[in-house]
Order: sequence, then C-alpha cells, then structure tokens
Amino acid sequence: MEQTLSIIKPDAMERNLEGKIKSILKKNNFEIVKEKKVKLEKKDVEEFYKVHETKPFYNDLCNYLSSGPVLVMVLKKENAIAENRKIMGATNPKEADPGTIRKEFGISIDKNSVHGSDSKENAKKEINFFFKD
Ligand code: IDP
Ligand code: MG
Repeated sequence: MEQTLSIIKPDAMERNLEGKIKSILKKNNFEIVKEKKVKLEKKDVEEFYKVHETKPFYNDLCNYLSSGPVLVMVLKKENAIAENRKIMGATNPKEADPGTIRKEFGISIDKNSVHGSDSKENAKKEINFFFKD
C-alpha cells in the first residue's frame, strides 16, 4: 500500500467543498489515514513549494496557499500517488478530463482546488513536512 499527500486548497475550503472532495476520495477507495486543517504561514508554503522557487508564479502561489485554511490529508491506497493524480486531473482545470476534481471544482490554473504528490520521493518528503512524528 502506498501513501500520498493531498491538500484541499483555500479556494475549495472557502466554497465548503471539503465534504464533497473527501467523498470522491472515499468513493475511489482511498483511506484517509491522517488529516488536519491548518492555516499555513507564507514561509511554510515557500518551503513546501521550494521546487518551484524559480517559476514566475512562485510568489503568487505562496501568497495564495497561505491566504486561508487548507485541509492536509495522508491518503492510502494501492498506487495512491498515481491514482490520486488521475482523479485530480490536469493542473489547469480547463484541460482536466471530465469527472476529475479539478474539472469539477477548479476555478483557474492557480485556484485548482487540490494538491497531490507527484512521485514516491516527494510523497515521502511532503508527508514528513506536515506529519513529523
Ligand atoms: P500540480 O499541482 O498539478 O502538481 P505544479 O506544476 O506542481 O502542478 O504546480 C504547483 C501549483 O502551482 C499548481 O497546482 C498551481 O496551483 C500553481 N501553478 C502551476 N502552474 C501555474 C501557472 O502557470 N500559473 C499560476 N499558477 C500555477
Ligand atoms: Mg506538483
């Protein structure tokens, strides 16, 4: 069984989509093994998204992710990383497949409702970032 990190971003939290997104995860047989609602400081987001620090959207991304509460979850399933990316859909909601979370709920490329780890290495790092025990 694999684990991945999922975040429900501020745009979705603000629209009270937490329950709807969690029910999509459960319907797709993800087990939510850990979860916490947090309001991140900008410096936390800067560290979390350090891989993107040279991108033109980095500063906006860090401001946005620290603009309101988010729900951070550890998801467990066979091939959880790829399976979660599949149900999330493409980064840009306009390009996401029908039925995906981003197609259904995403507003724009930045306000795309959810984050999901993209590799085993990053999943491990990201889970450890939020749940160091
Ligand atoms: P991902 O979330 O699908 O893995 P990444 O390329 O890792 O996409 O980008 C991280 C986040 O940065 C995206 O989810 C999105 O919120 C934001 N982002 C990515 N590309 C752009 C862009 O071109 N403009 C604005 N924001 C972007
Ligand atoms: Mg990514």
